[in-house]
Amino acid sequence: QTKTYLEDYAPPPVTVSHVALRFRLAPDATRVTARLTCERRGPGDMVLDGEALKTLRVALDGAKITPEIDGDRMILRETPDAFTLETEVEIAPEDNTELSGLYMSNGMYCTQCEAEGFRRITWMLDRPDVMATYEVEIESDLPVRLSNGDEVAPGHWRDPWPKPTYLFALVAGELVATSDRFVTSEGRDVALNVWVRPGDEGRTAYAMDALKRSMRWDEHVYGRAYDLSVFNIVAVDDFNMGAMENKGLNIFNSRYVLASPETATDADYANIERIVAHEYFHNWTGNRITCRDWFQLCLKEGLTVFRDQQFMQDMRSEAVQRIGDVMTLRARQFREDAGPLAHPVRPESFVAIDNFYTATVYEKGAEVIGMLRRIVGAEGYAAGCALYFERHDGEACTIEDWLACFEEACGADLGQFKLWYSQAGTPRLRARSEWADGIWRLHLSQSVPPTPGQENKAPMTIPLAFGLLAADGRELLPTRLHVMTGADDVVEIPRPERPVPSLLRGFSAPVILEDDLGDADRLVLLAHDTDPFARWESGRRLSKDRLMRHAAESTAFDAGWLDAVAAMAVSDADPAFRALALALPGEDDLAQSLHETGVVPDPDAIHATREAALAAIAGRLADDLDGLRASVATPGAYAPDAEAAGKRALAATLLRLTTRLDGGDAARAAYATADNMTDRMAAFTCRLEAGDPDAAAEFEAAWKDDRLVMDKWFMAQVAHAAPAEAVAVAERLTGHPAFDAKNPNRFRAVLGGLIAGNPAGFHAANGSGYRFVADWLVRLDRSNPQTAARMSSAFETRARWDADRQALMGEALGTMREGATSRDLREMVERMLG
Ligand code: DPP
Ligand code: ZN
Repeated sequence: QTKTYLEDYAPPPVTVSHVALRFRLAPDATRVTARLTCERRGPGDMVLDGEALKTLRVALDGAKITPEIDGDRMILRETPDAFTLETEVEIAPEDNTELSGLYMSNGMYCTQCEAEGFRRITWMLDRPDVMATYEVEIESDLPVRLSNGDEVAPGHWRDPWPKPTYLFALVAGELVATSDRFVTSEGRDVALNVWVRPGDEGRTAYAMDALKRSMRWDEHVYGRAYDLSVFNIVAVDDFNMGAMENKGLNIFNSRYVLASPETATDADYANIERIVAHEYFHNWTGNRITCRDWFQLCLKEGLTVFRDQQFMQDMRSEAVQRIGDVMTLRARQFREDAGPLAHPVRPESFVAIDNFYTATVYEKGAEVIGMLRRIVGAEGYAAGCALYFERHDGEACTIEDWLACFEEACGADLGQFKLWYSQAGTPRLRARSEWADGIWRLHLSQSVPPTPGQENKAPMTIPLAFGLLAADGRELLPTRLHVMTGADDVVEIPRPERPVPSLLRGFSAPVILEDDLGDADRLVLLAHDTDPFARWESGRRLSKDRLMRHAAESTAFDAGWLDAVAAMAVSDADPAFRALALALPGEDDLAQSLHETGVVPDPDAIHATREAALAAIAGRLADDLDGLRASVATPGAYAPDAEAAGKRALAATLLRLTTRLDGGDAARAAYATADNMTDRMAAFTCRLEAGDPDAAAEFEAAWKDDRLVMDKWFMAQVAHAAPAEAVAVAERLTGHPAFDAKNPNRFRAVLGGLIAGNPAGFHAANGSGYRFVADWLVRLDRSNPQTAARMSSAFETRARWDADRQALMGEALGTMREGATSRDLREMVERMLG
């Protein structure tokens, strides 16, 4: 397999400054005429990219030529210093099942060009460091024809802002818009449209509202205003990713646009808000300033995720948002960092760049920005960002360019900090605290475990936020930042009494903290810590210790822990916080932690442990459950705000506990009276867990015509099946008439429902889960390699398990190695086989 290396980067000898495109749309034979304005920048051949194109004509400065075409490359030798290159190609959008390039979804034409889809539309320098202005004409009978920039005539678009190919977009179809306006801080009057299929227009209001709030927020917080006369969002049913930030024409997976109280859950609403903001924020961090090459992907993604997290903290609860973001990071990125797919935030080589749209690039990339902000301070961060926007507007940049702005604006030396971009693996931070002779000392040591291709690591810059509490819960020392740079370190603070340390406040660095706090200290923090993250974390540590011991040695749950959990449940803390505090660590998290402490995890024992813990908590709280649930009821019309969502989250947690006591009676009643999808899904999944035989059919009868709701139905049945039945349920659902492997949402609902939603089912001892997933991924690989490759990371945890499971997972990987037809899936499998 051909690898691309960061160190081999070279700018193109010939660049393209303007692209004029004409599309004559037809499902089986779309004609694309391209006129590229080219300029020589240095010595060498011009090498254009093209994939699955039928080339009809090539002309240089108006004269027809027969170029050298070598597979996916067109090589032009000895071109003039300035010239136009005209090509005419034919493509077949209806046959495009990869959903990359120009394809069709329910009769509409749409595009996805990141990372390398543009070459499937026409010949071009398909690389992010070639930034050109675009002019696009779309010929078709379809009423709505959209592209990037401003519309100069019907179906005729001009984008004045130079952009790379991956931000190109085209949409054509029978669509309807919800429209609004926004006047920017610079006085620009912008038309806003959310385009959907007829019938979906009643579900666009929240996305539009989120868009306007995002635009305002970016002006206020980052000083960035929008720069075109129109901003379009289009919802598409068949989409490999969540959404795409094409200039002025964002294309979204419809599940991240469409919402109504009847069909979308609170989690859906929050995702819509976050992703609308994320894609909008890319207009400055990604589009106006883009990446020099794909190794710099985190330059736009890490930064933009950080920005969407900040936005969500401002829109909702800062504490709840931070805790949720850390949970996601641990569940997805820590797991990735611990296995064969571990790679640096800025990878150094790849076969298929599509395989690097990962939790490490996105979520760890965002943590790196957060650490930078903590180290240089809020004002330093603002100054560095301002310099970055001013200096690099219109350019394709690197991580070095980004960091240099902070070194200059803040006078910081970020040489060691930069290791966060190049060293893979989650650092371990050990902290031992000691109090003697009126001095509290914190002894710190750090290490980074070996990862593929990186055996030895240097110490990292670790910003450690901490505070001190008294045994009675008073705060003795408010949050202070200690920036650790060596392998070992000691912090000393004079204290007349022995304090309780609150460490890694706000999760100030993406590390695994191994501290020496006892239960008594954690209980003090759980009850009194002023830092909500640290408070939540101490409760989680108490729970995790119990669950790990129960799973490994069947140790009974102690009354002290159950009392602490019960006290949190009935406390006057924010309902959303209580819901998070009552959520037990997930099965995957427990398996990884057991593995790290040298215990071979048993997926069935872990599942049984969580069930036993739920039953024990339910028993302890039995007399309070109904009253508690009534106390967080949200009567009246559904509103998706954070406060109401927090109450519903707590109510759902309580209903799950009640289900352990009443066999599903309360859930059936709640299902019958639910007037929104959040409450309905909570009740539905409880009914599934209780083994209610009518639950699935009742739900299906009511929602069979709603594709997004039916995705939930597919997923929930697999995720909430008893582990011993999960594979059979998933298998049966792939035979359901509404199952369609070509639709990524539906495929992910069933397969993802097993892989992520039902770990004990996926890891069934007989290997049936592994075989089921491997066989399906091989099949999917033929039509949609990107999604197949992405889902294959199901097997990245192989080293964790017992010898039998490791062998069975190895067999499944072998099946995929033999069956893979794409370089995407093959690269993933090779990396996992090591
Ligand atoms: N759709 C992806 C994102 O916005 C790729 N840029 O992160
Ligand atoms: Zn992004």
